[in-house]
Parts: sequence; structure tokens; C-alpha cells
Amino acid sequence: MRKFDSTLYFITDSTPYQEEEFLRRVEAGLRGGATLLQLREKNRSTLEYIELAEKVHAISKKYNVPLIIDDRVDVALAVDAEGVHVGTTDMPVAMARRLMGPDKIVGATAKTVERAREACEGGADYLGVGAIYPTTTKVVTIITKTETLNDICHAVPIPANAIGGLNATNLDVLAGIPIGGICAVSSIMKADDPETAARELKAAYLQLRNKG
Ligand code: TZP
Ligand code: MG
Repeated sequence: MRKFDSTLYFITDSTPYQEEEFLRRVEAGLRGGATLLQLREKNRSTLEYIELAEKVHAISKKYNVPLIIDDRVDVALAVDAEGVHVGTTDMPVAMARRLMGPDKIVGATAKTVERAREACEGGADYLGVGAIYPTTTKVVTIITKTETLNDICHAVPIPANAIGGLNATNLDVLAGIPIGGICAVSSIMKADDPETAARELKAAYLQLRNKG
């Protein structure tokens, strides 16, 4: 299962929601056409992370969308998720790859060409690159220039997705950069209508991509 489509990578944020509403929003994003899903939890115990991951996995399977667990190889393995995402202060990519095995997806955060190459050599399947714009999502990050994103895309053979503050109306800065797709948290998760938001974001990105 290392085949995946990185076109619209929907990353969750459960913090403002009751569980039922959170799961409803996750499902709506999938209905709207998200092609990859990441469960991103920063403040849960291991048991809580696992329990939520099982619920989210039951939903993502209905849509045939791979579930990636942020930060935690143990949680990803425990729920038999399709993959894990590691940042620069998480487990090293090569170690995550060794533990996950050859058939799972391993993603990595990269803000420099050097890190992108290293992650790729360590066995990463895709990269998340950003933040392209300032973000309202809780994250320790810095702005990544679109020039750096472009350099990364040309430096490695794996898909590199843009992330950070992206919505259906501000993708123009990505024109001409051979990204693997886009990642979004708030513009889907916090939308009044997450299904429509995902659909519109995907359409805007596909239009940009088709323009070349
Ligand atoms: N890494 C860089 S920016 C970011 C992460 C996890 C958050 C993106 O969230 P949003 O709401 O799409 O700006
Ligand atoms: Mg992380």
C-alpha cells in the first residue's frame, strides 16, 4: 500500500470540537474529495490518540483514503494506519521507515533542500513543505519561500506538498511549481461547510495544475 494520491491532503485538528462534530467534519472533508488524510493530535494521551485514530480509520476506509498518523509510529502501527508523518524533531525518517516496514507510507516535513534529500534517502514517500503563508493552526514553523519549495520539488523524486494557510483563493503563488499537491487544515476543518470547502479547494488546485 504505498500507492497514494497526494492531490488534496486533509490534515485534522480536533481541538475546537466535540468528538461527534470532529468526526462529522472529517467525513465531510473526505466526501468533498480529500485524497489523503492525516490525524494530527498534539495533546492526547497515547490511549486517547489510539481510540480517536480507530474511529477516524473506520471513516477513512469507507472512502478508500489512506490514514496517516502524525508524529507517532507506535500509534500508526497500533491501529494499522496506512502511514505516519514525522517532523524534524520526531523520530528520524530512516528509523520510522524501518519500524513501519516497506509497505506503509512514511511522510516527512522539510523546509530545506538538504532536509528533503535526507528524508528521501531515509525512505520518505512524500514531503510536506511550508508554511507557505502564516497559519492559524497551532504549529511551530517558519515561512518557507516558494523558491525553496520549487527547489525541493526539483531536488527529490517524491511528491512535495505545499502547506500553510492555503485556501481556494490563494493558490496562485504555487503556479508553475511541480508540487505533489496541497495540504490544508483550517480551510477545510474550520469551514462552515467542510465538504464544499474541500471540493472547492481541490477544484482550485486542479485548475492551477492544469494551467501548467
Ligand atoms: N506545518 C506547517 S504549516 C502547518 C503545519 C502542520 C499548519 C497548516 O495549517 P493551515 O490551517 O492549513 O494553515
Ligand atoms: Mg511532528
